[in-house]
Amino acid sequence: MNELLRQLLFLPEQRSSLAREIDGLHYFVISVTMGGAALITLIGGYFLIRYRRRLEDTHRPHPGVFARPALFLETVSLFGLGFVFLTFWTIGTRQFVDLRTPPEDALDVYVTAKQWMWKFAYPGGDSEISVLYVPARRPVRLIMTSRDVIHSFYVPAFRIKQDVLPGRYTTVWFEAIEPGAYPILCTEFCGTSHSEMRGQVIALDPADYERWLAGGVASAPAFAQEAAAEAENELAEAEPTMPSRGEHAAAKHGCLRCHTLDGTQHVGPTWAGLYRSVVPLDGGGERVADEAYITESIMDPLAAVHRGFTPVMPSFRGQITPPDVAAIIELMKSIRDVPRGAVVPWDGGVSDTGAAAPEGVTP
Ligand code: HEC
Ligand SMILES: [Cu+2]
Repeated sequence: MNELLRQLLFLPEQRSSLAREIDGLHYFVISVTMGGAALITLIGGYFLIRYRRRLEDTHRPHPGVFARPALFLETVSLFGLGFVFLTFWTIGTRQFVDLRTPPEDALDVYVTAKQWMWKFAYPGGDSEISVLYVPARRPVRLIMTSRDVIHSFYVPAFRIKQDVLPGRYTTVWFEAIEPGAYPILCTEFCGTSHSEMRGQVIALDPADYERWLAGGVASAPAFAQEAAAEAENELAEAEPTMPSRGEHAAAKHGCLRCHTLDGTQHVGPTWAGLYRSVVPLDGGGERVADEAYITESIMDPLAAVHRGFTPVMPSFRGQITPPDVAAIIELMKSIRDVPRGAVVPWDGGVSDTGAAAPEGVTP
């Protein structure tokens, strides 16, 4: 019966200790409401025919006897409905409490959501992106938070779904009843790659889990390695390319208020054609704009000043992360063939691109 209804409703397999019960309530609610709807349709149809307007009705008064059974029917339906809803509510509340209360011996895993990936950190110190390894037949409690916007952690096979909020922790627990790989989805629209924000829960036999703990992915069973590889691919799809991440980072740090990507010179030198070009320096000499020069310019802008520009760039030392610097360099590489305009010292007013002077900059 369970199997029939599950397939009829296109539900995924039930792989957590609570999934069957939750589906039970689902089936019950659906059957009762479908049954109710069918009953009403039938009764309505019967009344339609039984009490249809006949020619002689126009001459006869309405039969008064009809009033009493109607009252009876109404009372019965009212109490019936009340009873049905109370039953739903009682079962539902019990399930809700079970779902909210993790068993004492649950294994804790910390989950950080961000656009667009899930990161899992284990108390032992290991962490994984996109793949959550858990021992089967043991309760696991997830302690979750978000680094940016609201996400929602959803594992259909476990019938769990919980919002993940920035600046706040939420928890959810489950117990996988069988080893296997179960997809994780984000069910709160969280930006461009929301639909790619996926992952896998890989439930391992306790012995396999120990082996994984000791030896990593390579010592996990084949199905787990396959699922992990798939999660890896999905992650690559969700992550924007390095240059686009660089543009994101540059915008976030305000670099684009002074630098352009299209070749026009602004407060600072354009980034178009910058990578590996020869930069003439203030006070003589020149440098090749390689990774070392670019990084130095970001951390210590006064160390070497591009001739013709007023040295107004603040240092970003300690404010920008190495991955952001790397992404910005990739962005510069991606536009190294874009032609650049001549250096016209910025006069502190509106530049020829029409861009206004950036806020807070007095050259
Ligand atoms: C307030 C304006 C301003 C901001 C904001 C700014 N820069 Fe600059 N930047 C300049 C100016 C002016 C120069 C040229 C003078 C110099 O070399 O210090 C420059 C030079 C550079 C250079 C060397 C380029 C060359 O041709 O010599 C790099 C690389 C650079 N900036 C990267 C960045 C990055 C990355 C950010 C953001 C994290 C940033 N800048 C933010 C104004 C700015
Ligand atoms: Cu999300």
